[in-house]
Amino acid sequence: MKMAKPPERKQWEGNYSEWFHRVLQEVPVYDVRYPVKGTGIWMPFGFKIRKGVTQIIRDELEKTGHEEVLFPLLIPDYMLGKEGEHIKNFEDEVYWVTHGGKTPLDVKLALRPTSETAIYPMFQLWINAYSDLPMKIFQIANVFRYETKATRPMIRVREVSTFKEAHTAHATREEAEAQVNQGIEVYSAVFNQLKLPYVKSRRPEWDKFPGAEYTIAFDTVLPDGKVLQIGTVHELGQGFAKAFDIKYMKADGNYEHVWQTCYGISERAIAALISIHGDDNGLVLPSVVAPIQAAVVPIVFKGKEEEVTKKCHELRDMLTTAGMRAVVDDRKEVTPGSKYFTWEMRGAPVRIDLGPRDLEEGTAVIVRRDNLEKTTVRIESVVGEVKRIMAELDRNLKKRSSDWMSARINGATSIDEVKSILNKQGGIVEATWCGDRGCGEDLEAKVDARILGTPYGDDEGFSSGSGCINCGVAAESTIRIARSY
Ligand code: 5CA
Ligand code: ZN
Repeated sequence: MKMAKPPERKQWEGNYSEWFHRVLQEVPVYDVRYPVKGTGIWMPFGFKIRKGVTQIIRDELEKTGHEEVLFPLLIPDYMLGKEGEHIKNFEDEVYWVTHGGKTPLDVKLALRPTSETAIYPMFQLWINAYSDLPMKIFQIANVFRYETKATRPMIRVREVSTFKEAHTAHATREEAEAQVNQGIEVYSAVFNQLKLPYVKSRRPEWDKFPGAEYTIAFDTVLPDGKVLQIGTVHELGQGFAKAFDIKYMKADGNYEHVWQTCYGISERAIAALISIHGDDNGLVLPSVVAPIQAAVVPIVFKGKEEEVTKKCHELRDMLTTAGMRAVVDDRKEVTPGSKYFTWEMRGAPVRIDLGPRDLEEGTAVIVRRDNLEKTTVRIESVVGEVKRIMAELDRNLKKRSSDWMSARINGATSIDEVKSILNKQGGIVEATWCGDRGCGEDLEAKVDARILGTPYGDDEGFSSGSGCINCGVAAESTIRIARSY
């Protein structure tokens, strides 16, 4: 027996920001009431989601030969300032430690805004010979940025508490380029597991990471139509290697500076996970990161409580034995209705209801979170059915989110068309552009949006075949334009 009752998804149509705050608070995932702007607290359930996501990131990085390390939080000012472009861009965002107690420090210490300038002086000590290369490390740590744009929980914070940064060094430019592609593959694999849709763009020259040769960014579209950058991969060339004198001896006895890459991802990816899959009943989580995959709810009436509850515990044990994360919600004095509310809010992929009638008939009811479809199954087949239904939910999250985003990537052939699409539904607009910075900045001002860059890799881009959308000169390259966070 199946009954469909799709949940409403009002959050997709204008109330998103409020919805996001409410879900973070009600689950709870993340408490924003800490009295330092741009910080927040990972609450127990949110922490479990975070742990699931960081585990996926760790696994993908370790599978591809990256090793985890942990560097100090403090960076001496003379180290932070070594690479010119880098410091120029970060100096307005750095928090400084200037005193130990009442004593002024001889050397000011920065709270890392990212860790190139902490890690590369150590690369200089560790890398001497060709055999020391490639070096591929990562850390998951907090970084601090005094963001001046409006802060938003998890999306733009001043203490980025879940900053995964990978740093690599290579013997040649070709190897560094290949590493950029591996970084992109790692992130693609992470986002695919989270069922998150994305596009990859090569950022324009003026928007690349400070100190990098070029930047490839992953962007997604949030329910309000605004674009969110959820990860970046940077080709650093030899700029940092020269600033920090990181060299290795080649076969001929000469020294060469290494070629470097770095790539980062943060709790923004978790904000995207929550925002893109969720609905008006709360979180909807892919099974891989759902802290509880199956919640068993006893429907008890006076008289049968004990038998029903016992069967529910048996069900839970069947599921956990099969490797699933399952619980029985046997809270007393709480109605089944509020238990449904709890597990929908927490995004458990399935709920299993069992009452006295089911007990007599040897059945249970499985309720699937994404569409609230109910399926009555024999108790002995619950494990297999839960697995099957979770796999269907995962497939649907992938499809529904990528269909939704695809509908928000559109081509345009005039400035007016760009504006009208962005005003109507946001998302990403693709157009043909000449590549000139002045023209690009003029275009950005006219449409009140940002140029995300050109499609990267196997991403296909729209082409009008008729000159730059802004200045009209003959042009080949496709750009993406969006209003973004
Ligand atoms: N060192 C490089 C690579 S590790 C770096 O710092 N790159 S970054 O500045 O682009 O940051 C990496 C990712 O962190 C960004 O793509 C973005 O998704 C996320 N991020 C950056 N700033 C913040 C912030 N203030 N709050 C939340 N996430 C952020
Ligand atoms: Zn132009």
